[in-house]
Formats: sequence, C-alpha cells, structure tokens
Amino acid sequence: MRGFRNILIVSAIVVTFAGSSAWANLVVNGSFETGADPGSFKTLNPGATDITGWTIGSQIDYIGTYWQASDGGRSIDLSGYSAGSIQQDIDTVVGSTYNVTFDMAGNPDGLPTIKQLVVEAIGVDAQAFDFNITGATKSNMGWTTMQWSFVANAATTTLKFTSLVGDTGWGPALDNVNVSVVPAPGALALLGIGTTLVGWMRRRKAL
Ligand SMILES: [Ca+2]
Ligand SMILES: [Ca+2]
Repeated sequence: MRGFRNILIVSAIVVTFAGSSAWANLVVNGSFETGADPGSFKTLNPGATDITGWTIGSQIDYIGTYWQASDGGRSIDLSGYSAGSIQQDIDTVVGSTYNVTFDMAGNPDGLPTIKQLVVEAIGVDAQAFDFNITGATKSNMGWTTMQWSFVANAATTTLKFTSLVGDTGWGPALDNVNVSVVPAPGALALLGIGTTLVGWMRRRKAL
C-alpha cells in the first residue's frame, strides 16, 4: 500500500506542476465568454465591467451573436466607434518567458482592408499584427492564430491589446487570448524525472 501511496504523491506532484506552472492559461476569461451578455453586440466605454477580468482602456465592442467567434460565442471588436483597447494584469516572474497566443480577424463591415492591432506587455515589449479582411464575412471571419512572446521584468505584467485602426468603427477582431510561461529547461527535466519515477513505481508495483 505504501508503494501505491507514493505513486499517488508523485502523480499529484507531476499533475500539479503540469497544471499550474506550465501550459496553464494565466489570462482570466481569455475567450471573453464570461460577463454580461452583449446580445448581438454592445459598445463598452472605459470603466465598463461587463467583461470579467478585463479593463476597457478606450471604447471597444463586445461582440455576441453579431459575428462568428473564433472560440465559444463571444469576441471583441477592438474599435468601438474609433480605435480602442483592452487590458488585463497577469502574475509573472521576473526573467521568465511568456508565450502569448490569440486569434485575430477583422470587422468585415468596412474599410480599411488591413486591420492592425498591437499586443503589448506594458513597460516590456510590444508587437503589431495585421489581418486582411478580403473574403471575410460575419459567418466566415477567417480567424487566424497569432503568436508572440515576452520576458517579464516584474511580478505583475499588464497585457494590453490596442486597435491601430483610426477613425472608423470597423476594427481588428480579437478572441481566445492565452498566456503561458515557457518552462525553463531545468523545470522540464524535473517534470521528466517525475514522469519517469511514476512509470518506474508502476512497473515495480506490477512485479
Ligand atoms: Ca470567445
Ligand atoms: Ca466597432
């Protein structure tokens, strides 16, 4: 029975490690599914708390049934009636690398053809991304997964998405935001040792 208990303990350690330290999404409500129901869509001004976990920096549209989300049933038009922004603070470790992925499309109702946004870890780094709406419709948005990474320099990092589409309400679309820490090589080795140990205990128990 002691062997079995050890397996449980090691398994718990491995599962905890895999679940909390690596690969887990550090963003709350990254798919924008939780919050006040926007119906077709709802324009949100700075200070609005409709979207759980997110702060509205400048006016955006919270999109419900108006167009097809990339994930679930809700997404964002980063331009309300003009360029807007949305942000969230995440816990980070100084010196650790964070992998950021998000799905991008564009409001297909009007120009410009090229929708542009910038993703930023405030005070750290930023990068602009483009999406071409040619051929896109509200039922076939052409959602595309984008990838970026940054190295944290503080215990809290503000992740911010800003529309770079100027004086128009037809902005870049955003959904499915995910931030996860990139495990250091030593941490990966530790995970490997844990997994090997579990396998060894299982074999030992079978004998
Ligand atoms: Ca979503
Ligand atoms: Ca809009």
